[in-house]
Amino acid sequence: MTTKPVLLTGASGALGRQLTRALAAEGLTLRLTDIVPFPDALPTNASFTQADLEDGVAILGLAEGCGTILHFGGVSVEKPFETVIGPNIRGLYHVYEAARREGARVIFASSNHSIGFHEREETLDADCQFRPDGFYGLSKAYGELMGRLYWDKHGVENVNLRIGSSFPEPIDARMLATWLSYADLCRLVHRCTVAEATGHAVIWGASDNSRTWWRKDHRGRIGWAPADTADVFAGQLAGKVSGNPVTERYQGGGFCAMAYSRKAPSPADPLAD
Ligand code: 15L
Repeated sequence: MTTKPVLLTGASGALGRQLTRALAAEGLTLRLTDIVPFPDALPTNASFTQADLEDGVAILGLAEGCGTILHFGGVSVEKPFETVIGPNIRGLYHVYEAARREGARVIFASSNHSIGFHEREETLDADCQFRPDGFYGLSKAYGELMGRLYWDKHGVENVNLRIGSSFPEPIDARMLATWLSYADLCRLVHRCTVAEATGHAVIWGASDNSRTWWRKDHRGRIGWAPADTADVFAGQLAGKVSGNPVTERYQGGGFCAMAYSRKAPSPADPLAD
């Protein structure tokens, strides 16, 4: 898989830039793309093409000859339905069609927001029910199901990374459970790229955080274990909470509280779930 070029969508985003640096250093040949220009100096083994995920012809052309597509492009936060649907649904379809044509593996930047309405008291395995916390999370659940479909029907391998919070450092109490260090992210994506076989896999994208809400997944297939932990930030962040009961109740945090209009369910309510 690794001798063929690797296509990275969303290359100009925060995670795309980290991946570009790390994967180029691993010696992979990178084809980078984004709707906005690439802001950094290009590594020698990388090229960049500005393109819109909604342009299917462009995506097919970019994927030609690639063995892996790292799909990190699209809308990455909660937005109105009409804003999300083009990049995250139609664009995703273009990526999967390109992968089918090239026989490439897809590594998909999914998100904890696909399961965000699970309560923080729950510990989830990767085969838990989708409980998206907005249109963005819904598009990520759709993306994971797209992977399910393309594996079952066409044998397109895909790894769905249910990323928690990938930032330089955790910034609040919630991220003591959800943080994924940049270094752990880069090692994870590298392992996904070079692994012998993946099938359709789902992996929690979080560092080794003792406050985690997430348990079993398919990381054994790719041979990855996180090396970092948010625990070292606990002293400064444990009390850093929002004060919003919806935000603090659910795993998706503030995304759950955005435009929330349900009468808050009481835990005693048999239909609360
Ligand atoms: C995500 O999916 C977002 O892309 C990121 O900006 C954070 O909000 C993260 O989830 C999170 O849940 O912390």
